[in-house]
Amino acid sequence: ATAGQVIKCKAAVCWGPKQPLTIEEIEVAPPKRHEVRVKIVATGICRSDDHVLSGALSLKFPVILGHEAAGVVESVGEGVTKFKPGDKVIPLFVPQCRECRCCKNPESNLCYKNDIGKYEGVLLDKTSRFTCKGKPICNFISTSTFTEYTVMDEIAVAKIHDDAPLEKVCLIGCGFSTGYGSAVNIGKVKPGSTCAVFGLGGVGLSVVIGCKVAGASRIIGIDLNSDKFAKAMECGATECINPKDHNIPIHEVLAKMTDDGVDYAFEVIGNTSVMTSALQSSHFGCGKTVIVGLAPSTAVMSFDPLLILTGRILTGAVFGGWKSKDDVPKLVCDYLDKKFDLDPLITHYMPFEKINEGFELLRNGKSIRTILTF
Ligand code: COD
Ligand code: ZN
Repeated sequence: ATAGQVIKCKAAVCWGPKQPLTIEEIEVAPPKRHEVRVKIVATGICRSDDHVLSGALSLKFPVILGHEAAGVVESVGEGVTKFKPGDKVIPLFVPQCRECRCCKNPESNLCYKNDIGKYEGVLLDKTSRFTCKGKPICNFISTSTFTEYTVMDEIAVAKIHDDAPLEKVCLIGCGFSTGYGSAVNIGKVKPGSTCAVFGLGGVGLSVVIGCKVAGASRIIGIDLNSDKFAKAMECGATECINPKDHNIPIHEVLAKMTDDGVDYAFEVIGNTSVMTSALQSSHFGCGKTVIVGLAPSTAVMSFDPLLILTGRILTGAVFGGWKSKDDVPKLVCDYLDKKFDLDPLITHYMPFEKINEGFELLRNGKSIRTILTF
């Protein structure tokens, strides 16, 4: 009934940094060629959304944030054959066009058609489908999910299994997959290995889950906040340490615990000096360090190149290295097959209107993931 029409609905509009989001009535135009209009059912609040609100990440305003979600197709634009109204879907903040150099490389997942870092705030046709009070509203990293309805390019949407519980699998749209993939795809953690995970937020816990699924025998969680340890143990950490409890550098503590260093170290904070600590914690000749955290744009990592010369590997990836359109549906099936659990990551559910409270919980360190439902 709404196909082809402008939909009026509620959205949380971000008018600029350092101010609360406001719930507004917006207009969502119908999808154009190769676009899909989706009714969002559940959306998580991710640290990257908060980076925009804090001003750490600058882009064009006004904007509708949100990128970790699940929903149902409402209508499709011309030329769309792989989606139909009613399909369950997950938005993809890293699209997969299948035509660019990265998409054609089996080792890479960073499609050229992503808006991360460019932050143009538009769909591929260079416009957005949102207006509010007569003004155009920007799109956020190919997705924009803090709204009842959004329009996305079809390369930025994955169709998922009909049985998927949307209020849980929304986490596969960002936080879970980023951490889990960093362990299983980028680290390629081997059975029996020793892992260190620096930072035990939602993404760090997802790294822990990935290390466990990959069969690591020791998973050492590291955080400045010891309140994070119980949850980490629940996710599969075998021991946890707080750098504040030691008067020697953390890599020396880890060296003592692990016969000279870990097989895999993950930095899941976005702190360049912790990145160096992670590298120093890995074993010479074979240790691998994976950077998951996003450091401030001016930050520089420095380390003794001898660490690399002596065989340590330093790497990283966005979205856990998953080729989004191919792999998100498979991750949803793995979840339905109980290969991993998402419940430990979900600390709060809230109605969409309470979005600002959800952000407060994240800033106070009181939540892992808050999921907003419509
Ligand atoms: N040493 C040890 N622990 C620390 C330190 C430190 N110096 N500083 C902070 N911590 C701990 C905190 O106590 C906290 O428990 C944890 O580190 C960080 O957790 P959160 O809750 O802030 O963050 P997450 O897990 O939700 O996300 C962290 C990332 C760094 C992965 C995320 O913010 C990020 O940068 N993502 C970018 C990568 C990406 O793919 N972005 C695209 C879309 S999201
Ligand atoms: Zn995110």
